[in-house]
Amino acid sequence: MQNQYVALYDYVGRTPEDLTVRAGDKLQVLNKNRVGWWFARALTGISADERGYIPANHVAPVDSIEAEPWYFPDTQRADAEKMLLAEGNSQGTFLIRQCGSDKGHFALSGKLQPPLSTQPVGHFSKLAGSWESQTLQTDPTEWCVQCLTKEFKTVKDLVEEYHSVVAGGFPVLLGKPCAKLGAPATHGLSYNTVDQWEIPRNSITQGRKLGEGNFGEVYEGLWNGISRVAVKSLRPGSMEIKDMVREAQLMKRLHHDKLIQLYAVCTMEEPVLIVTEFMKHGSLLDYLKKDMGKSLSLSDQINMATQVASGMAYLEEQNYIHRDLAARNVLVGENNTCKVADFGLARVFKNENEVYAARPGCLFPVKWTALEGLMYNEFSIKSDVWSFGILLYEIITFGLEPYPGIHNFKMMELLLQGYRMPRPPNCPSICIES
Ligand code: ACK
Repeated sequence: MQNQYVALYDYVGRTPEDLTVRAGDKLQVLNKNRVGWWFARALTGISADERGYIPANHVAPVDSIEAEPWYFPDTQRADAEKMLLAEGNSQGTFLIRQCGSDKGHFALSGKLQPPLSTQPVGHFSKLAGSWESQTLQTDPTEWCVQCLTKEFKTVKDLVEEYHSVVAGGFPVLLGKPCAKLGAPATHGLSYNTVDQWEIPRNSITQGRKLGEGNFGEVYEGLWNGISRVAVKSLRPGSMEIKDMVREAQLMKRLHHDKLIQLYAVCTMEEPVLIVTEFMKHGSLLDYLKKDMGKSLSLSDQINMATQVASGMAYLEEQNYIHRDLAARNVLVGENNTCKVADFGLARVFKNENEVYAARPGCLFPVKWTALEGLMYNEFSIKSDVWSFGILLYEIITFGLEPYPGIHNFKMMELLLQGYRMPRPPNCPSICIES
């Protein structure tokens, strides 16, 4: 049978046209015409023989490496460590991840315990091979790779035929695959909001208020009584609705794991609602301030900065400028996941003084803005890079205000004279591998 797929995560149908599946269920994909949502027939599981839509990023072809429970393609070293160190994982629990940005290189990360190792997680890297040839080579300079001299046709062979029976290279036999964290965000709320994203206001149930943002109040909400979302209620008059809709059209086509997804809008009456992905821990700024290093380590901080950088790199690829990158506009979810929010909205925002307020009552975010933005109102990907530098300062200082003790006006004068922010005291000058 052609087009057989396996569900990687549980999915509870959100509309009557959706399929409900459990991780491991087999499906036959019948139609891939809709972006992000495929029409399929369940072959096994509670929906066996039923037909409906499933999120395309929740399934993988049967027998592909993506379908393996131990394969964690977009996982960085620090994230791998966090997941492996989660409660309940015993020695030998492992995962295979892509190594850095190079799609042809893999690394094996596994849980270890004393006396076998003083490090709680071992990384066995440079398992090189492309998707086509998948010939593994090993790099003898890497930690504990010396013992591995055999070559394997596929990563699966290495894992299942070799490491499950021989502790070669890795000091113990591989045990169970590491548990996967939550499913990735779906492409829009459902198969039909991808094209039709003006949704009825009454499909949203407004929950508790999360806070006050640049453009109005933000609430937790439920769409169709099932999907948890964040709802931004725009302050009436804060922007021209037609400008907002135009900008939202652009934002809607942006899909990246490290960008908050815009799901839908309600623009037929005021207040205009913007419905987005919900993030459990709220803004990065508050998250950093609350933690102050109690549970976040330097490697967590670097990892968070890396996530923002990857979202911003995608924005650049899409020729899109954020204009207001700052810790207050990055949101945090489970396991220190960071996503960039509010991209593009600064452009359409207006208030009486024609200046953009970073927080209610506070004017232009001077300390995050590049000189050319301050002086000539010029914004580009380069000014976003400047703001990213300020964001790094916020991350490393656990949310301190940039340029401490310096007033906005004085700051501009100093910058024009060539002054740049010094390295904060707790920021190491050496480069640390992440
Ligand atoms: O730090 P917070 O709780 O996180 O307070 C701010 C407030 O709303 C105004 O921006 C929170 N917030 C904004 N967007 C979201 C979202 N998508 N998920 C969860 N919280 C959000 C933010």
